[in-house]
Amino acid sequence: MNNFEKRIKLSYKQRAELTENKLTKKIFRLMEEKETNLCVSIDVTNAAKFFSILNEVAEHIFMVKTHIDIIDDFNPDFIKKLKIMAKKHNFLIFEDRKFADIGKTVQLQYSSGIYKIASWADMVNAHSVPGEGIIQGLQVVADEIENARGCLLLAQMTSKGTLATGDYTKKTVELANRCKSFVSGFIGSSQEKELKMLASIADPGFLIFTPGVNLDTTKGKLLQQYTTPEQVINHGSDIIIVGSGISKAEKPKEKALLYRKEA
Ligand code: S5P
Repeated sequence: MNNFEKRIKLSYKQRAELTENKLTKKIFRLMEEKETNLCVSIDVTNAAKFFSILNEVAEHIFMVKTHIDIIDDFNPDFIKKLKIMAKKHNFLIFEDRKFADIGKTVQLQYSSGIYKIASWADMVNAHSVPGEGIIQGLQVVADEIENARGCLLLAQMTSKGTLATGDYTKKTVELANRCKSFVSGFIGSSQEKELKMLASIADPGFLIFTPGVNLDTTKGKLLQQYTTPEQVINHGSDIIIVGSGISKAEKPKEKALLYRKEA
């Protein structure tokens, strides 16, 4: 079996055995236990609104994705509340910080400042453009933390005209291969050709998360591109990230169930 076939055919249990990454193993276990590969992205600016949506969808997700720096009324209670909910409803937290600097700067951005991301986010993501230093900088922080921490590399992006294609994607996968204890996998494109390419070169111990998923439209605002859950999973993705398709819906709970079933 090639990598693509392994991604499609092996069970989560079998896939979990193909990695030593502690967070990746935890994710495979959780997806199997909760019977969901849905990660919801709640991109709203008001804390009360954030928690009201999260409360509705919590039973259907294995992970919530945050953009902590868009919350207008942020204070440390936000994190306390988020952690309590994560424990109660058994989901993980992914801060979509998209780190992109040299090692010593991301080390500080991950550990310090108002948000202290490393103290509460199970998963973060990073651009591969700085090279291995970015992973080393993040990993210095993660190694000090008791709970499993992981990182996704942006091997591709979903926006029309992205520069993260072809050789950039391949080199990102090579970088991940050298850093398997901390890198859990990739952000992959929602577009068929690109996603299939990533799914065929990425070792099946790596997870592929795909945003740009929406059941109602193919074009989002500001050059975002969408496809359906069924398409991205058939094209080799493991996990769908759904933002506005759920958070802007009139009934987020019903939509979350629909996306969960489709994926
Ligand atoms: O290439 C990407 C990478 C990410 S993480 N394209 C994306 O859309 N994202 C994120 O996924 C984006 O920042 C947003 O939070 C979410 C997609 O939201 P939606 O409303 O378009 O579904």
